[in-house]
Amino acid sequence: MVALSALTTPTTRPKAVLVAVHFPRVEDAELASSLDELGRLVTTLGYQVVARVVQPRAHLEAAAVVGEGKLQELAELTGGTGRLETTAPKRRDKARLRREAEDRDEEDDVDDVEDDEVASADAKVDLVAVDHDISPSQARNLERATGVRVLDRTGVIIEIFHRHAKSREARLQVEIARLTYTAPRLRESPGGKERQRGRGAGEAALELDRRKIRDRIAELRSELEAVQRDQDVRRAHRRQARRIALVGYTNAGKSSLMRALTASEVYVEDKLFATLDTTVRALQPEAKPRILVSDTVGFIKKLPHDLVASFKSTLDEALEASHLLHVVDAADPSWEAQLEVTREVLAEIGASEVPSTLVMNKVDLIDPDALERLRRRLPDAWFVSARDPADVASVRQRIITIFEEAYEEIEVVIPYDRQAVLSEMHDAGRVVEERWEEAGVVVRWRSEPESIGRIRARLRG
Ligand SMILES: Nc1nc2c(ncn2[C@@H]2O[C@H](COP(=O)(O)OP(=O)(O)OP(=O)(O)O)[C@@H](O)[C@H]2O)c(=O)[nH]1
Ligand SMILES: [Mg+2]
Repeated sequence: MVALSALTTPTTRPKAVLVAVHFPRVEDAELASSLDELGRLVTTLGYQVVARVVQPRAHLEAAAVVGEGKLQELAELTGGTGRLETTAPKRRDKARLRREAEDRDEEDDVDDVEDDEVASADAKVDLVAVDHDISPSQARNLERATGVRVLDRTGVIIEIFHRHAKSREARLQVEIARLTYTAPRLRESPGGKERQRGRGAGEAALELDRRKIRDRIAELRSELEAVQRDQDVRRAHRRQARRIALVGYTNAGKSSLMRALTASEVYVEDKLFATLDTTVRALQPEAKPRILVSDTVGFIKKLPHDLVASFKSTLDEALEASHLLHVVDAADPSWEAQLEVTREVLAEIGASEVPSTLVMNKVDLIDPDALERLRRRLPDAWFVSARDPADVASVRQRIITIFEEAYEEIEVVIPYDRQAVLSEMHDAGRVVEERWEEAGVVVRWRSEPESIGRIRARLRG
């Protein structure tokens, strides 16, 4: 496993250890890229990744994901006891724990990866992030053994969404996903000890907490519906406009393209899930007629199902687009897997029907030969760098062309007392030619069939 560069930079950020089980049929590269991504997720949460602990196994250990020996190794990193029992020793005697671990039967560790890199036994770790979905009891056991907070992939993703969501709608959606995730894990809450005094009383208290959570979720859902009704009204106003949505895997460069295409200041960062809300801006310099571009939340593999469902409405905006630009980080070695994940999620939320174009971004980072091979493989894709103004200008032109292909051309006479219609035509299509004649202005005009129908009706009325 590759050493992480974070190891060398002194920083006050809290530290995290990544944990994964290497299943027999998973390629080394696949495991490494999954851990890299988990590392980036954890970094997005503000942690510094100091070590990875990987154990080859056929399945997740039912008790605590990894076997006893590995658990001990992990506990040494975190300063925990390495034990699953609740009663922790009064003082942590690391040396004693280490001796015990050595004596223990380490059978399940025989083919351990030799080079799990370990920062330093003294690095105080604050978080254990597991690259698999784990059960509440596995999380609880891991927390007991390590003495620190444990999050699985879903937990990490929900936490990021929770911190970054800005609009009311996104916040409500994340809160629902978070409570749904938390409810079955309630036992581990700090109040747990009191509850254990009397089993009956404890169960009842837990049930009460769960009921409160269910009620809260119901409340949030109805609030969300109200917000969405509001949004629908606003969307209906925009529906006339031509719409492009930028979709794709997180970090592909959607927001960068959005900024460049709309001369706006949307948030761009080299973090996963930099964008959690859909933003809509007009193409700049403005196209005639106006074209709107929406930037959307990025996808990620193993996106928790709850979040797919709850973010569907954040993406609804995009789904109403007439065309999707599917942005891919062409310089990422796992771009194909990322492309596949995005396609799957799009299918899941019902967007497969929307016409789409593949935009292979970040070509500035690819060597010319590899780029040439990619171009041959994907003859219909657009190859661009969001950092190159000439590429951005050509994307803008191609977007306009997408819409213009559906346009028809008409020639109409606008009487001089109907000039309002003429200004509407300037907004809703492209005026190719205007001639001032006796009966009025003769206009050659290109627009969509519906707009043409609407203008004709206005002129008759
Ligand atoms: N070299 C290079 N870097 C790029 C290019 N496009 C984007 N980036 C960088 O890639 C990182 C991610 O860009 P964003 O635009 O935030 O990506 P995003 O798809 O909006 O990501 P999420 O909002 O997390 O889904 C940033 O550091 C950008 O500066 C490009 O064409 N070339
Ligand atoms: Mg973004």
